[in-house]
Parts: sequence; structure tokens; C-alpha cells
Amino acid sequence: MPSRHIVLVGAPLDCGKARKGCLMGPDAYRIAGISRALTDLGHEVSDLGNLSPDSNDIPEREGLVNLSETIGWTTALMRTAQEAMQQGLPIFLGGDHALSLGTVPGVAAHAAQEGRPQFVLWLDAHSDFNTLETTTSGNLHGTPLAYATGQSGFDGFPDLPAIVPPGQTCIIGLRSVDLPERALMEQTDVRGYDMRAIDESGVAALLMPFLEDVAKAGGALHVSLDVDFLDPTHAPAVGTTVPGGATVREAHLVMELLCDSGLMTSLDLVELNPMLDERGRTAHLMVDLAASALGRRIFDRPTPRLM
Ligand code: 5AB
Ligand code: MN
Ligand code: MN
Ligand code: MN
Repeated sequence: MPSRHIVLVGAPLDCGKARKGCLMGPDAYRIAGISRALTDLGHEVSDLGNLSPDSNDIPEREGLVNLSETIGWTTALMRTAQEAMQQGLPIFLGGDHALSLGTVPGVAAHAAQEGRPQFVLWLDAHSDFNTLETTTSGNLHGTPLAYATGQSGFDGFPDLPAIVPPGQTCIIGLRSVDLPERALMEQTDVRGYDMRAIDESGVAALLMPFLEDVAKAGGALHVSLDVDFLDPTHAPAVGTTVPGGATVREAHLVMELLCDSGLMTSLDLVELNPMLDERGRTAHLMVDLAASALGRRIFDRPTPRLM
């Protein structure tokens, strides 16, 4: 893959749910060697350090966890994502998935300025399609895809600088979806593939048609990788474990196909909780997956298909 300028953006936000620990994520990725892994692949890497949330005077609301701080992160990340897109390919080091409330609209605003449609690949056990009105947990890390695709029910959040049409999003890895978010998703043309679809068809058959659509449209592609996409036996360092997830190889194959496509323009690494890790293995696995998406391979030639 051609050499890229990769911009690491640390976003130690931990406000998207009650259980703490994701704020240590950015440093865990650094200690697991993310910069070195990417420079070894020939990329130039800049690390912008860790961001802080904007302040605001939005009042807390009954039934919602940390609304004001989450909106503060959202506005800060929207701005930073747009700036980082001008410099290169940002990797947002989370932090929990509330991070994508800011990163996805931010990168989409950049794409809109360039006149390109924005696509989003969501690798997650969950669909994160709740709104402030449908969430029963009040945890806002369960809402970013609904917000970024322009669903209503986000009172108090900033107006979106750009909407990603639901038909330009694809979720892979689903195995835990709340009834109201399912009902909302079903009103849209978001593509959602559950683990059964991976079992029956293989992850490549699900991903390739989506990547072809991105390529045909000349689109930008944001990838949001939630640790819980992976099976908890491989990736224990996450609060929201759901059994029956992707294997290490299924996750790498997604990343390798993304790399071959040359389409990925930005990446979120989210939900890593280093407090729950075992000797750093989840942090290392996430770094290895990012490296696969950015060119790590055995042979410097296309993998032959023998069938
Ligand atoms: B994650 C749940 N749907 O809304 C909710 O880890 C889980 O970013 C959300 O995918 C999981 O609280 C959010 C039950
Ligand atoms: Mn650009
Ligand atoms: Mn998620
Ligand atoms: Mn999840």
C-alpha cells in the first residue's frame, strides 16, 4: 500500500457508560506500539496527543448518563476530525464508542467539502442505533450510528455538519440489538449483518459488495472498530462482552480486504478497557488489526485465489 500520513488522535473519553477504564485506551495503544507498527510499514505517523472535551452548560437529563460531557467530547471531536482529515488518515484512539458521535460527523463534513459521499463500516456486536429517546440504559455509547445517520431524538446535540445516509453504512458482527433500535433501523436501509451471516457466508462475501459500492461512488470510508466485534475469548478487555463474536482471523480478513481496497480514509479504535485486559493482549490485537488495515502482510504481492 502506498505510504500514508497517519494522524493518531487520542480521545480518552469514558463518559459513554458507567463502567470506567476506557480513558486509558489511548495510552494502552501507544504502549502496545501503534506508532512503531505503522512506521514499520513505511507510513509517516504523527501523534496529536490526547484531546479534552469542550465545556458547555448543557444540563444533565434524567435517564441519560453524562449528557453534558458527552456533548463536550462530540463538539471537540467533530472539529478535530475535520482538521485531522486535512492532514492525512486519522486513527482515533478511544475511549468508548461515544467518540463516534464526533468523529463520524467530523469526517463526513470533510468528505462533503471535497464533494465525496461518506460511507461507514461499523464492526460491532451492537448496532449503536439508540437515540436519547429509545435508550433504556442511558449509555450514550449505544447511540452514535443513529446520530450520525441523522435520526431524530438528539435534543441538545449540535446540528450535524453532514449526515451519513443510512444506506451508506454497513454493520458487521451483530449479536445484541435492542428492540427499539431494531425497529428504528428497520425503517432505514442500513445494511446490518449478524454473526449468523458471517457463519453462513463468510465475512468476505458480506464486505466485498459494500466496498464495491464505496469504490463506485468514489466515496470516503470511515471504519469504526469496536473491541466487542471480536469474540471475548480473543479480546477480553471490553465492558460489553457478548459471546459468539468474530474470530481473530475473521477480523484480520476484514482489515486485509480493507487494505487491498485502498478505500479506508479514517479509523476509530474504540471500547478498549485496559483494566479488563490480560497482559495487554487485547491492546496488541487491536494494534495488529490496525496494521493489517494499513498494509501488514506476509508477501508483497496479491494473495492468490486458488478456487
Ligand atoms: B457499544 C445497549 N444496546 O444501548 C445499550 O459497546 C448496548 O459501543 C450498547 O457497542 C453497547 O446500552 C454500546 C444495551
Ligand atoms: Mn481529504
Ligand atoms: Mn459500539
Ligand atoms: Mn459494541
